[in-house]
Amino acid sequence: MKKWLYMLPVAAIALSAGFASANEVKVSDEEMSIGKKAYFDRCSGCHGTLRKGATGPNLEPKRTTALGTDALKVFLEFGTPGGMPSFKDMLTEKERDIMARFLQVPAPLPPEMSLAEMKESWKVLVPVDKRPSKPQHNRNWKNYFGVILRDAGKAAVIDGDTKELVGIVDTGFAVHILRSSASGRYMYSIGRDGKATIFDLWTDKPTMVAEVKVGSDARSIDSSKYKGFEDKYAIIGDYWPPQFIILDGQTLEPIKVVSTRSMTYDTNEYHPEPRVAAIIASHIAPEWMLNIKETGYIWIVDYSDLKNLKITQLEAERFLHDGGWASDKRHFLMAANMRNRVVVVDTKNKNVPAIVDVGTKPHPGRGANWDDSKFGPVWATPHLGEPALALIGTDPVNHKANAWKMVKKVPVLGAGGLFVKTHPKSDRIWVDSTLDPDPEKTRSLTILNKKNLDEPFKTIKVADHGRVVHLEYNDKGDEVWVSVWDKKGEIVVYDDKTMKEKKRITGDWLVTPTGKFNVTNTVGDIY
Ligand code: DHE
Repeated sequence: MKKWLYMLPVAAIALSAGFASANEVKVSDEEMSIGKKAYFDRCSGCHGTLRKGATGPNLEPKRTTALGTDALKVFLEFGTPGGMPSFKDMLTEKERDIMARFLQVPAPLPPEMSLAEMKESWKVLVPVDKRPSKPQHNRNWKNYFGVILRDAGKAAVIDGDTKELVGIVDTGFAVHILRSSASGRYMYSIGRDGKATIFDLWTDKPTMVAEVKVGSDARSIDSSKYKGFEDKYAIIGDYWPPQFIILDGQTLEPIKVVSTRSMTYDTNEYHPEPRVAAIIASHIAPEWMLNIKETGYIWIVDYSDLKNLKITQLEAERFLHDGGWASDKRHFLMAANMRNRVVVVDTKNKNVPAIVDVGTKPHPGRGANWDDSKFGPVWATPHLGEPALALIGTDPVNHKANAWKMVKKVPVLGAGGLFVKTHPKSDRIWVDSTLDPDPEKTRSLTILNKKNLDEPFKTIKVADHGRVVHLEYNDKGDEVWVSVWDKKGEIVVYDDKTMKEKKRITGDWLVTPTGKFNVTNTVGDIY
């Protein structure tokens, strides 16, 4: 196992006997490892491994020593007006004190990871020729839901028809998302620790067939969805090391690693940590689209010839986060949430026709698409920073005047919105408000009428505990599934039309459910 390296040689020397920064902030070796773990678990997602800032501000010693231990402790205890939550319930007083000092010494630098090192962790648990050639059960696996059990380090597979638990797989630490292979037969997981797994839905119970660790921090994974490449490749975007990895789609053998370290799109300055945020797979070309968060580029990676890899780099906006396809599957929209903007990309012309101002901190997940009677096809995003859903027109052919403009902003129950969902067969739009400071709103959903967006929104209180997060439809588009994100978690299934509760799935195994991914909708990018 490699040791963490320290950015400054002098810091490395100092660390062997505890560490003191220029203004004599002392951090012992033991405190350094507590700080390192807590920072990785709680802070690096927003502030970056090197603390250069992204969704959260820069936390390098130059700035943190000017703030000082007491001010940093106050931020950790109470949060900030800029949107940082209070860490009072997540870190003890002692841990907050350690963190306040840890943040004033230079950031430890985690190790790089080469292809050879990735291969050391690579395990094929069921070789491809030992896997069934057809489903071994009579269940409607295309209506399965993969459910992340975040803090249990597992994923559950639930039968969407019967609502029964089909099986649980050990995915590893804090899985962030699941995605389907193009055939839908496999599901991939990616954990915050850079471990990826693939499980087979054709066996009686879902079976883990391969795993690999390709970094120490990651959030995104997808498959090759273009005709002729179905289930052939997978791609993983790392937060650390800043790179993406192309893998065999059935065995997860890592094939190629590409660094994202490069210059920022606007100031043309070198950035040592451009993290890969959302990845989406094209249905109309052998291409993946990657958000390169810190440099503000969107990379279009052509996977048809891995030896002569072609990457188109589009200037977009900084701190790109998440987003998804417009309904034409030719254009897609990505949020640069700290700049309050959404970047539109045309994958055919390979350019950026527009960057749209939408309000405070858009957070679309993958967004939601529908055909609006007034504006034509639209894509929508909730916001972290305001209680509103922004609609952008997405049809440059038949509704040119509305294309790539924010055509409407609809009020919703709460701010702190993370995800929105609809389905082509539904008349409703469901929105969460997971990170709203008001616990009532955190536990409730907003439901809008697609046919009349001016009609006051309806709300449902889903639970009396935890946070309510992430929505997903079933294959027919007549049910909405939502997670109650708590130690004793729940999945609540609503009838989309009547908005009545159909089923509350509970059980000891339902530990901290977050994202849910229906096979049919995930394969087809239906949202
Ligand atoms: Fe996520 C998607 C990153 C916090 C649950 N999250 C994503 C994506 C990225 C990302 C880049 C897009 C993946 C894609 O489409 O390829 N998320 C981050 C962070 O950096 C951040 C802000 C902080 C962190 O340290 O992780 C963060 N995310 C969260 C949460 O706190 C959530 C609610 C619970 C958790 O697991 O930590 C959470 N993120 C999700 C989910 C998705 C997601 C469920 C997939 C949504 C979808 O429908 O595609």
